[in-house]
Amino acid sequence: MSVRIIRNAGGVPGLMVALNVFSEEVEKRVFEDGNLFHNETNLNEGNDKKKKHFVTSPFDWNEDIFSICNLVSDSGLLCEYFTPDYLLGLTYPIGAGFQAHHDSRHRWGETVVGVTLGQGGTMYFTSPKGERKAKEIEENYINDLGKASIRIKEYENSYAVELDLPRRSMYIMTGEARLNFKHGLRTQKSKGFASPPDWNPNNYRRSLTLRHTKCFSDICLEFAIINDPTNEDLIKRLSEQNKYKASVYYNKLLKKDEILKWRTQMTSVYYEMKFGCLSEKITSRFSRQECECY
Ligand SMILES: O=C(O)CCC(=O)C(=O)O
Repeated sequence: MSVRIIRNAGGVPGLMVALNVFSEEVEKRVFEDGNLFHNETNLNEGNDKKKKHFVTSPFDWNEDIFSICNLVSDSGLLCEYFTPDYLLGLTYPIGAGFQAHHDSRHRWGETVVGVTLGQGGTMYFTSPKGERKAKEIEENYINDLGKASIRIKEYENSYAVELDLPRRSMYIMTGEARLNFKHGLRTQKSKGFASPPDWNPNNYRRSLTLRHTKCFSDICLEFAIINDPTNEDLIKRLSEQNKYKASVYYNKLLKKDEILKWRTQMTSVYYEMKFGCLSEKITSRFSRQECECY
């Protein structure tokens, strides 16, 4: 099945969803990658309905993750996407969800990418303050139950846009979706999606959240502009990002000298990607059998 892209999904500006981004073989391999997810064998034991998270950096990733990163631009989700420096692997058993939240604009960079594996999940975006009416849904797609995947929930003074994210889908939050809307995941239920594949007997949804720490994001944009100084799009992106200063790292407020240190450290990660130990892996791409983008 070929990749399908829905832009400004559900009328949320800057939210793009890509469906069928890779094959089930890739999905299974990433789902089962013991370096990316909390490796408890059965999270449902002991009535554990909490999601589990596991953080990794590019130095921990194999080619699959770099290939997923390259899919963001190759599929047309975002034309110039920089390989990020942070990956959160989440495992949601039945009963787990994620409350609506903002990903801090002082801790994280301009884009956030998410990938859904093993079982679908329902993501929601809550309206920015003071916005009461949702925009029209221009394009929809069918969920596992044969119904519309994108839905609007209207409340008295606000609204939420809900999207069923199927297995092997990917989304990117940029612009307003990234900065003004809160996002969360509805509680995983045993019904609502098709039965999971036999390699996911516990019916977990696993997700990858790819982010750039704020300093790293700024550094990637700055270097891209040095290499392409008349690129108006990059210049605009950096000037948008300069409205929010890097100031938080792992919930800690940073002083000026700490930010400088952080920038130096992130510049060395950038160099490792460009010229050092990550420079080969960073160009990894799925084969034609693994992804119909190619
Ligand atoms: O599970 C997901 O796809 C979303 C995770 C999320 O909201 C986050 O990492 O901030």
